[in-house]
Amino acid sequence: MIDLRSDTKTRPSDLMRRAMAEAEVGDDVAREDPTVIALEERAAELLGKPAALLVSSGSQGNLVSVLAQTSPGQKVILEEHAHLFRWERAALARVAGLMTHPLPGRYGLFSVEALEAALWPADLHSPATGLVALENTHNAAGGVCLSVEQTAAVCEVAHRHGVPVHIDGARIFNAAVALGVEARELAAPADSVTFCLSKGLGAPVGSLVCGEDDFIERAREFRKLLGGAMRQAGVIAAAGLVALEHELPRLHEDHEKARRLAETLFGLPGVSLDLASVQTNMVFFEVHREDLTAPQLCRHLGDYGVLAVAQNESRIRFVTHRDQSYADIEHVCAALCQILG
Ligand code: TLP
Repeated sequence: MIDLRSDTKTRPSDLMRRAMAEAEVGDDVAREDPTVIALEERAAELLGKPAALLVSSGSQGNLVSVLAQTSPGQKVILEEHAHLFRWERAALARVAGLMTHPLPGRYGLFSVEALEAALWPADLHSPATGLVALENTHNAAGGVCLSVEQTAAVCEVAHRHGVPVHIDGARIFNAAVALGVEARELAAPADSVTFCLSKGLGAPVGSLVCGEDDFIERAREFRKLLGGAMRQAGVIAAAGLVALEHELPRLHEDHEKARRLAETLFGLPGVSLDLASVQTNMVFFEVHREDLTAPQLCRHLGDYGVLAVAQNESRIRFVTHRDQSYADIEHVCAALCQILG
């Protein structure tokens, strides 16, 4: 099957499996695992921060980052379709005791004016703002990128109010590749950033939290609190090191494949798609036809050996990744033309 449901579906490469089998390991809770230490050092270097911490998932990375920078009773300002707001089981409220203040966004980003207005001063009645959170690339907005300038503008406002900024950079390397900048440039204005090894980078498990040394030490305590401190985690880290060395340089291929899908879909009757939002490895589109709903289209694609899911009656997300070849993408395009053409 050609799986377009998510880049989280990628399976570890043979190189990763070999590295995992041969990894030198130790007890990472006691910081004795050399492979974890090597991965954390490499992650910190790539993101331009002094330190990094391996966590089990993007959600855990976001949560420890938030916990380490806020106090219960504060609020977090974020975009209204942010993963942290919509798809992380209300962890900010349930685990961190925080209120969320979602702002409407355009291409995944709220305006600096809206941010200024939301940064009310704390007083007897109003909660203080503990954190501003960004997402790069922004998943629900179509995998769109936030530029260095956009990130810097948000950070300037937040910092002027004494508020730190976290980037959910689950796919920040996709943004860096698409924008032609280094990931560390995108992370530079922010206080913390997480990125995932288990999405387009193709590793089986793991995310990294990056930031200043004292922040990482607090994040480490919260990782322990959440039950996320692991022992011989070098087995996981070994795949992550392979991902950063061998998968990062090929992420642009995933973007080419998404572009190809988007351009095919764009010309098909009853399909609406914003080509400007197709910047990385995602294609969101709507099906508005009398004869076909989005779930029905996904079922038809299944007959062609293509796995896709509808988000509602009209909307579908395709995600490209390393486990699809260029030939697979041509097969999907041909299937789309036959079903929709
Ligand atoms: N996204 C997944 C699903 O949860 C929707 C996907 O298939 O895209 N931040 C962003 C921007 C994400 O897209 C995701 C996962 C996460 C955080 C959470 O990462 P994990 O799944 O590792 O907890």
